[in-house]
Amino acid sequence: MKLRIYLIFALSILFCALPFMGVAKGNESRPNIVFILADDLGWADLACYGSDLHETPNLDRLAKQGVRFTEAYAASPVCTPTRVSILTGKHPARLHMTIWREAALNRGKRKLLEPICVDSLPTDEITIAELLKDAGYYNVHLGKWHAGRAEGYPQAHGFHRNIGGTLWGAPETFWYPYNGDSYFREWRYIPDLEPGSEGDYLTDALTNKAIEAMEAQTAAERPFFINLWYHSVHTPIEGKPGLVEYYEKKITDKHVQRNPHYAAMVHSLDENVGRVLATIDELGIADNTLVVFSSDNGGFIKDEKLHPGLQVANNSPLRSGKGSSYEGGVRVPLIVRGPDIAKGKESEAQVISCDLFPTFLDAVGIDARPEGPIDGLSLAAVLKNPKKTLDRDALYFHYPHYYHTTTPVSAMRKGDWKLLEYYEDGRVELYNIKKDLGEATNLASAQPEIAEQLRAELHDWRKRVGALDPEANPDR
Ligand SMILES: [Ca+2]
Repeated sequence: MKLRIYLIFALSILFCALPFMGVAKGNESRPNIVFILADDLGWADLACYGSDLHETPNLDRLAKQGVRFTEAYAASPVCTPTRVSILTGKHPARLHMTIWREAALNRGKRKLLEPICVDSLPTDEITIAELLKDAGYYNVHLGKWHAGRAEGYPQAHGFHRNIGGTLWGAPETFWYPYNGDSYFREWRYIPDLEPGSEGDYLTDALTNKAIEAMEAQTAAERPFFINLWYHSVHTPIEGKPGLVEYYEKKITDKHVQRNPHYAAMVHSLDENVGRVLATIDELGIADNTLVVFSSDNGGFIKDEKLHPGLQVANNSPLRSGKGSSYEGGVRVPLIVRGPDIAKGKESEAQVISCDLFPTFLDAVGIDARPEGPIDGLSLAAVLKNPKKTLDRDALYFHYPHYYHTTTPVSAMRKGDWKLLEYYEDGRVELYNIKKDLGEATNLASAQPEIAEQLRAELHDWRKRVGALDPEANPDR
């Protein structure tokens, strides 16, 4: 009798404990994810990507410890669409989110009326954070969100904590208390960064919070996902005075990049990435942490009317910048370091921000995927062997909107070729990117068959994903 009671007691303890043992065992082996996204950082803005001015030793070192992608693309030349492509693995054209949030419901008054877009990521979209949460991760979003109104904030999309994320695309200022209405002409703020004091710099303040979160979750022995989306190097272009002075002295007539304020912002961004990496080392979790660094679109080149004076980014050797579907608007840095990932290698694979969704899941061993199509491909095989290519036909871009660098356009990259089709006049441009990185020689007339073939494929893709088109403006 006694033995039977003992047995029942022992078995019930075992059955009660089993699920927890399962979770604990699964979690111990799951790597942490630290994803750092810069805002508007151009492809040529880091020293390891060829910057002739900016000093970025920490990101350069990260590249030496992992894989540096030379042909990585943002899914969009502007903020919100690329951000939702990362969160969902879906192309912004499929989500009908092809413009930044504030402009999504505005058709404009130009030659073409822009399509009305979705201005907040719907809660029924499955995000990377939700799948990680289901697998036992603690998810913290920090910094710029810009993926939706209040009902589409990080908390509604699988994040346990949101530090600083709002509907806005930029801070009023990078200096504490980060609020006011002088730059954007509306009163903006960044929550959750108190207590702070005069002189605090936003990029530093966000890092402080990221470090606290990593320390707390490491102490709790829980795998974590830190989604650190810095506001830097978006406008307002405000660097630390000491660094601005340093770059003012450094810039000579020979420099291609020549904005000391912007250079100071890039410098501070790199320093803060260094602080994050140092914390990962101090916590002893470097061998079990995936670190990914990228940007949401190309470098911002100024609109002379809006921003007279100094250049902001210079994306040379790429053409144009933020907003444009030329390489300067969509090609971005991408560096990945982590367990089972090659060290100090470069990959020429053509990859896009949608790929991060399945890549994160593969890297931590989560098989779950949302129902329905996603547009990203896992980079797992390329990260192990950077000489590998992806089984992918082409990359596509769709920006049926205006910006000071573009009119409505769709584009695609297939092999060495890049095709752009402008909606206003149906103009097609064709470039051989391998031979002509700066997209200087339009080969559409010289290679009409290739241009026509790619144009047909671009149209097929737009139909397949249900992309929205602009329409003729009857008043113009
Ligand atoms: Ca951006």
